[in-house]
Amino acid sequence: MTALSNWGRWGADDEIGTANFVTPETIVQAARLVKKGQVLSLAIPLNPRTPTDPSRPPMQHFVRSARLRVADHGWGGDSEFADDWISMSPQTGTQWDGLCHAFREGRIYNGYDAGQAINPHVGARKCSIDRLATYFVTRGVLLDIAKHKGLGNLPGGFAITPRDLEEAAAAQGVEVRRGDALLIRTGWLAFWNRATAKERESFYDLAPGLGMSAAEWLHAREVACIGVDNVAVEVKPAEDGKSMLPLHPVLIRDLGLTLGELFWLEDLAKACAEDRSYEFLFVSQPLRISGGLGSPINPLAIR
Ligand code: UVW
Repeated sequence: MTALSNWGRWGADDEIGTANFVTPETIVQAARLVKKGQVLSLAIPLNPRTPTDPSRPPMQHFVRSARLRVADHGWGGDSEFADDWISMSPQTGTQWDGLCHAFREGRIYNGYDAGQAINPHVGARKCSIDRLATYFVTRGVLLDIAKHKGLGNLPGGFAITPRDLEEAAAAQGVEVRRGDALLIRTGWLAFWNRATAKERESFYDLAPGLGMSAAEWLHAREVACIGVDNVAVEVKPAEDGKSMLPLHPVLIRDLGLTLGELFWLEDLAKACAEDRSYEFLFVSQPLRISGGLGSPINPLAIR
């Protein structure tokens, strides 16, 4: 896997990795894909029940109603305001994993020293999520692997290979190009929605997702980012039966590829199948969290 690397490709000071594949021309062409004025949200609802990795506490949401007396406003009543605040890991629900989120051998993307780049007080000094504030606006492509296999959802532990990606693209009549946001549907989130309590116990440990061999394919296609409807983009358990998230460091650290997790792709998959068109304008910016390692997002597919 060491052969797969984008370190230095966009300069020694680069902090955005494969987002560099999105050019002004890519954006202009992607905007031309809007034909119907249809906007689909690819996010799942964010609330205390939203799935998050068990290493993170669930989101907490507090609401406060504040009464404000306005003596002479002339309408004969008090004005009232409500506001709220939340406590959560930014990597809850539909999210971008920043390029500082996964590392190995003390190095993050582009070779930055992890010890210096990630500070417990100020967050990431390199490759923080806010560096991607104007990304990603680009062409989106959906590959519906579950549909291609004739299944409502791929089974837990199913490792998606380059062949699966190629075959789905050919069947759908779509080509994956440089600078694309590649969305991959496994059907796993929809399965989770209808799962029994027993089945939900294994939601985080068992999932279909990308196998290791997909890394080389993604590198060759030069996609800007990927979004998958599972917890961790990659298959769980790992193909070797023992590693923990082995694809994360290859994609995030070596390629500088921003990963999107827990994408809601059901509505988009239906719309694309009806129109037999699997390309659209994709828009999904992270919050500008200074030094953030990831961000919740509400990705949009605009058709
Ligand atoms: C972990 O970091 C454990 O998971 P993920 O990147 O999938 O959110």
